[in-house]
Amino acid sequence: MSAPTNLTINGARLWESLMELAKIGATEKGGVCRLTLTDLDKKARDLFAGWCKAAGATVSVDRMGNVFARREGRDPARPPVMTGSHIDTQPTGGKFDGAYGVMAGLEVLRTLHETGVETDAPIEVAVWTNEEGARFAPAMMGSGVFTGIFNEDEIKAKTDRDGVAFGDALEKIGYAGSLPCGGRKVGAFFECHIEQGPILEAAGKTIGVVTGGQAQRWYEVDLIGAESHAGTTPMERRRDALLGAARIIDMVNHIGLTHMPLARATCGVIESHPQSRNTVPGRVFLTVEFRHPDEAELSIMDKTFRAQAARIAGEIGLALDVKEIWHFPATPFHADCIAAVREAAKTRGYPHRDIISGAGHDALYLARVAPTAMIFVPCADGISHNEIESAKPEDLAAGCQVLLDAMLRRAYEVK
Ligand code: HGY
Ligand code: MN
Ligand code: MN
Repeated sequence: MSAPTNLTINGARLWESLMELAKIGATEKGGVCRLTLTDLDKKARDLFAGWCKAAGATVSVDRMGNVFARREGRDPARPPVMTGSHIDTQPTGGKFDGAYGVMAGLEVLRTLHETGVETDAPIEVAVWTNEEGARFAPAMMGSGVFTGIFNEDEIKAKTDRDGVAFGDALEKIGYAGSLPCGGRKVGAFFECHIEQGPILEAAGKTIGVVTGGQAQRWYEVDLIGAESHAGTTPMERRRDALLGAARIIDMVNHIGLTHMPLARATCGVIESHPQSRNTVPGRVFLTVEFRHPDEAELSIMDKTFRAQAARIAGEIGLALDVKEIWHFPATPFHADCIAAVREAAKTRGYPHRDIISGAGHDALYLARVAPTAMIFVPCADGISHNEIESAKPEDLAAGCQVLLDAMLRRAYEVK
């Protein structure tokens, strides 16, 4: 039996669900702040689960709090064709990062439910816990444990900057499920996401056929100097940790500029101690991350960063600790799934082009265990991780239509 090709998703319903979900954690500037494992995250999960049940799916939760909405197929023995994304956001997040992929999956369930189409393989929609890594680092914890990259106990022991452990926060919102996390076959995985960059919009393309994701390295840096009196300590006798951090931040940016146009270099978090205007800072915590599609370039950036940070700390008389907390390798997607996305875009007549993902996504971990690809749609001015993040309803609908077509195609191929 071959996949039906005439099913049409309901773009207005997709938009309405996105706007409804965006109310949970809505900010004054029109964005969303819904940090992972908070009550707002719980509310969003509950809303998603209720909608999926209303669309005829069964809902289960695994030990990492990953939520799976499942629609049975003709052959329950076949591994599911899965889609999904995340509903946790950045502190200054937008309405679409992550939420779009989850709502697009829900729209696929709703479309199949109302048309009564029965697929050969089961269909599943996943909400992966803590994709962003904003509250608990590293990122992509739920999909990382599901695919065997991270150890569950180690991840559950990770704490946020207030000392709250991931496992305790998961228990507190009632999403510490009983299902083992991972260890089961996935026939294929597709993820819809806004591009979060300017390429598709600039090229006038509706669909990005994502061929893979770039490499990343995340670090936590501690600089230890000595607190001292701002009025009495001569300049040459200071061991000013914040001065060291300032020079490191500028050096990190310089490394990014030196490896342009593809490199990315960011210092996102800085905590200075004791935060008193008339005490020379004695201790600073800093986060650093580098990204590049080419692992060899990223390795050069890593080496330069470590050598330069040691030089800066030495010049000021600071103790330096650089911990690399995450190395995410450059990851290609699966040719068959990329082809399914490209074919669907072509058949529907959507302008499309191949693209590499600059951002990390759960799909890049699922690619370790299942044939996987992603579908990007443009976002305004390529802006994301910002409350003004926006996307056009017609582009979001087009991406969702491609998702349905690509999943259906694979749901009849996967054995
Ligand atoms: O950081 C990332 O690339 C993703 O948006 N969490
Ligand atoms: Mn995302
Ligand atoms: Mn994000």
